[in-house]
Amino acid sequence: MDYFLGIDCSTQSLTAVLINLSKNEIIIRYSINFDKELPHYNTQNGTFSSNGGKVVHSNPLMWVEALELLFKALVQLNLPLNEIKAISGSGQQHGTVYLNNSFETTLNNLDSKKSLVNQLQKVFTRETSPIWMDSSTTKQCEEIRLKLGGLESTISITGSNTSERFSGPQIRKFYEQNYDDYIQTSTIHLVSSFLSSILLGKSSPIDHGDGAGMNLMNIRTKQWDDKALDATAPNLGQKLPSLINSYDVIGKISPYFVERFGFSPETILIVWSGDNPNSLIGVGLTEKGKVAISLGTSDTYFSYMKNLHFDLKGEGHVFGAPTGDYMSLICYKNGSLARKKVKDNFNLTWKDFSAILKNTPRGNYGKIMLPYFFPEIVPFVSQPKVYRFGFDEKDLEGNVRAIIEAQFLSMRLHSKWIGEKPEEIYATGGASANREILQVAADIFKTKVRIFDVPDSAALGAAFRSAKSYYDSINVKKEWSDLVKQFLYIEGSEVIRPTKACRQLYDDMLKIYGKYEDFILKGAENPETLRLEFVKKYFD
Ligand code: ADP
Ligand code: XUL
Repeated sequence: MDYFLGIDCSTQSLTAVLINLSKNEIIIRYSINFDKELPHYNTQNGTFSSNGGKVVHSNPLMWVEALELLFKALVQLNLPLNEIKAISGSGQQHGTVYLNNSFETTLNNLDSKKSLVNQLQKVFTRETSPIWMDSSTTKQCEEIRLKLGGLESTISITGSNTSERFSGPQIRKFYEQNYDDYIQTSTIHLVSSFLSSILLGKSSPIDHGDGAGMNLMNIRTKQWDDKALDATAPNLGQKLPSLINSYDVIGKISPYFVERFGFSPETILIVWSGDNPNSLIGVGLTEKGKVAISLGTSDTYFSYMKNLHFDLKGEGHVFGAPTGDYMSLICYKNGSLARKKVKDNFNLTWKDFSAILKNTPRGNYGKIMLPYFFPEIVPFVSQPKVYRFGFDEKDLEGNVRAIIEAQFLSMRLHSKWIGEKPEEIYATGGASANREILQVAADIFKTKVRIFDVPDSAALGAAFRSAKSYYDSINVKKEWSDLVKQFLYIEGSEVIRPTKACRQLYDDMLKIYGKYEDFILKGAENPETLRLEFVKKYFD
């Protein structure tokens, strides 16, 4: 049987998806929730935050312990781990792990009778890892951007403006504020390459997909960029792993996992990538014309990109795609956790939340929210604050519909640079289980939204990637599109259709929403009169 395993280390959980490609079936999806199952790390939604929410870290040892728990559970479930042909993985993007010079030797000499977490206690030069939700590096972003020649030049070199959550600015902050620890650091990994190193038993390369989210990789040559390295921190090139294609095989699984959990010593490992590049494959985006929205802890909107083009405003990003091409992406911090804040403020269940969405009118009587519960990436907002126009924080129904409409209006507004008028949107991530949320997306984008049976598209994508590289390694030719389509059965998946009657309403609301952003964030004119006209037109 052709079994393949994909693992995803996301913000809130570690998930495995085991597939059998001989029968196109999922054998198991299994998740470890960090807060619930590893409470001794004291995380909230998998993170610790300080400094008014600006500094957000997680614990790399927690990810290691979760990996052990996951494998233990798979053994207890009697899954055929010894028959798995290949494994790959996915990590929340941008987060960095700082390691000393004992990391390699420790991995090389792991004792399979002892736990991983005990043996890896002393390999870190920094106990915690800054993750993608951190927005404490505004100063470092400015410094690096200046050294790279300004906004356009930074985007043209790295594919993105310097972004507070990206690894380069985070590394620079560590170098500036913890100089001695920076000097003691021999290797800096991403979440993806850190966990892939553990499976491999030595330091793993970083793939072009996740490497592009660092402000350190040259997006054209796909090599570390000397100018960007110099702009970030001294001798950084010596501390970074090498960069490789997202489909490259990195070796065989380390004997530790063979002895402790019963994997076959012949299991091959494919380099891990970021969660968004993995999700691109996990929902089957291997060609132009479709886009995906991932409604996880972060909300992301992404698309496959054949020919390189950039968002010169600096809000969007270009990453490497698992196929070797590119992908475009915009990312929101005010995703699931912001929706959850509204839900919890009114003591609702998700069922109540959905019922309200179903029973409130499209256009929400002209109630408009700018939902910056947390600092935001798109548009850039450093001080969290929620703005409400035409209602207040006590209005239950108003708040529920307003946050969802705001999220998709913002996505429609800020994804224009991608230039892809979506024929269809593929939805994934935890909140894609919520049909009423997806109905709002379909209405605002005026596009069909397709839902998949497996919301864990990052782990599934990693399993697909491991299968593709395995078949390549034994010279069995399988096209990406065939491999993915035969498994996902896209035509048979559920579709949510846009409501025709609200097309003009959301076109009008989009313009007003954009003007409210300009009013609050750029000091432009207050569009209240336009909002009142909208109310009159649709709700009088
Ligand atoms: P990540 O991979 O970033 O850790 P997931 O894709 O697993 O996140 O999504 C987790 C989020 O999904 C949770 O924060 C939760 O609030 C949200 N979620 C789960 N079920 C629902 C639902 N029915 N409606 C809306 N959101 C939901
Ligand atoms: C993408 C981003 C997030 C993380 C966590 O740029 O920051 O989507 O990958 O999921």
